[in-house]
Formats: sequence, structure tokens, C-alpha cells
Amino acid sequence: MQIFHNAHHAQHAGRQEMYRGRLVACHEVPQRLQHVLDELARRPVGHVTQPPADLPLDVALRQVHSADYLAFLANAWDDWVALDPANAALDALPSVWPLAARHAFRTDTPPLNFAARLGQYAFDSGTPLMAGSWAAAQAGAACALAAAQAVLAGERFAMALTRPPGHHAGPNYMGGYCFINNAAVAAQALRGGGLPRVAVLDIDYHHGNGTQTIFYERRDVLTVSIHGDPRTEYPFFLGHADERGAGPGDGFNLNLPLPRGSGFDVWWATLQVALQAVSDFAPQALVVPLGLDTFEGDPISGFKLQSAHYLQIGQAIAQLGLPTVLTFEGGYAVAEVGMNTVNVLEGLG
Ligand code: SP5
Ligand code: ZN
Repeated sequence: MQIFHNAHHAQHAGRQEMYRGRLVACHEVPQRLQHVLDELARRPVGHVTQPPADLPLDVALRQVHSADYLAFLANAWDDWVALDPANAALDALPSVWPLAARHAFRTDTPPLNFAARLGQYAFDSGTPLMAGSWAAAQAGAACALAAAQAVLAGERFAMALTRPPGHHAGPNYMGGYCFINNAAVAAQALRGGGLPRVAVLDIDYHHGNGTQTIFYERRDVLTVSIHGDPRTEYPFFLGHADERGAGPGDGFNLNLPLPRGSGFDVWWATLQVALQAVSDFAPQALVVPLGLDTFEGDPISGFKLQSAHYLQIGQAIAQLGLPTVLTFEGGYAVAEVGMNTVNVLEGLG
């Protein structure tokens, strides 16, 4: 398999995220990806390479994100520093939002103040943005696009091994450590390559809210997600079982929330439901937003999967028999994330 590695990922290295009234050390750190590369050096289950330099990246980004959001990201760091030169030493984090309440706040009058615009384009204060975030996110999207192109060219499996992750990023917002939705870029590129139906099977601990929203009214991209129940788990405001898609996309979104504390037995049984839904859709390709934060040792999550289970997960994905793009999403047990990721890839066979 081809593994497209984002050589620019470490330009995005947040210092702190807001959590319950405190700034705490970021969980989404560059060492995560380095551990996967180290494990791949020990167990070479694929060919680690870089995306080509001449990909049509801007077009691919505009197909899943709004032009105003992309312009916001491209200028965000400069605007943050222009707000106050002292900001150059700080990560940007939002602290004010246009709450969606009836007659309360407008979002059709974009504020000029950058701190306010940051709030308009971000849904949490856990996603620091710094000087290199845009470069890192763009290079990551290039990995996703390259992985899709590899699969279109006949590769059975390809992976975008990149951070920051992507599956929480929506059409016009960042959050959940995500800026550009790499899985959506890959799925859209597979569609653009002429495949009539593409399925997304999101197995990160957290609901893939951004991917769901991007494809919510479409029937050409099925979105399926297994995740911690949003009644207690992040991102809280999306990911319930009754969200089935809308308009032409009605019936083409499937959420399979599980209680915090769930172990492998219930997760595995739920995976069978997800795999059946993918099979019933009869797609020509699959995208798997691969989060390793379902691991029992994850510091911010609540499932109890063990390292050996990731081999089985890889095998089950392979048994679908579909050309498959994987994107690297969550997984914050840093010392184990390399082993768990490569276990999935080894399981693919
Ligand atoms: C891609 C992905 O997995 N994003 C997850 C974003 C979760 N953000 C909220 C995390 C809450 C952090 N809790 C800190 C616990 C400190 N002990
Ligand atoms: Zn996650």
C-alpha cells in the first residue's frame, strides 16, 4: 500500500487547549505521527512516500469547504498577529461565538475584528491555530488527494498519514483539532475520478461531525460512524442515531453511537452493522477516517479496545473487498498509537 506522509505536519504544534476552565497541554501533538513512522520503519507494511507537488489542491479544497472559510484559514495567522503584535508569541484560540439561538446573533454580518471572526469559524476552544497550521493542513489535504488518486490508479489501499486530523472540520468551520476535512477531500476526489458511489466508515472514538455535515444532503456518498454517544461524549451536538441524512441524502447517513465504557465485543458487533450498511450501498470505493482513540489507554476517550483488536479491524475492512483510502484521525495514547495504527494496516493484508 502507498502511505502518503505529511512532511510539514510538525509546523502545526499547539501548546494548549481550553478544557473546563483551564488551558491544558495539547493532546494532538507531532510525536503522534512520528510514532507511526517509527513503527512503519520497524514493520514496513507499506511504501512511505510524499504526495506529488503538482496536485490540483485548491480545486479539491473548494469542493468540500467554502471559499470564505478557506480565505479565513489562509490569512488567519497574519490577521491574528495584526490584531496585536504580541499575539505572535501565542496560539490563536477563540473565546466568543455567535450562539445559534432564535433572534439572538447574526452570522450574515461577518465582524471585522479577528477574534470575533475566529469564533465564527471555530466551534470549540480546543483547536489552537498557529503560524504553520495552514501550511500543515494544506499539505495534509494533499496527502488525502494523493491517496485518492493512488486508489483511482489501481492501488487497493492508500493512506493519508497526516496531522492535524480532519473529520471534525465542516464546510465552513474548524474544531476538534481539525481544519481541513481530509476524509471528505478523499471521498470527493474518488467521486470526481468517476466512481458513482463512495462510502465513508469513520471509526474514530468521536463522531465525524464535519464529514457527516459535508455529505448530509447527498446520496452519492454514504457516511457511517461508530462513536461515543454524543449525549456524554465530544462533539456533543451531533452524532445521534436519528440523524439519517436530509433531502436527496435521506437514508445515506448512519450513526452508531455506543456508551462510554464500551468494550471490544459490543464495538465489534456494531462494526458488523456498519460493514453491512457499507456493503448494501454497493460503493466502488471506501474512505476510513481511522482514529486510534478507541484504545483502552486513550487519555481523552472511553472505549476499551486493545492493541491486538486493531489487526482484526484491518482484516474486517479488507474483507469488504473495496479500494480503500485511510486518513489518520485521533489517537492520543502517544506511545501506543504507532503500534495500533500499523496493526490496522497489517490486518489489511
Ligand atoms: C480528531 C479527534 O479525535 N478530535 C477530538 C477532539 C476532542 N476535543 C475535546 C477533548 C477534551 C479533552 N479532555 C482533556 C482531559 C484532560 N484530563
Ligand atoms: Zn477522536
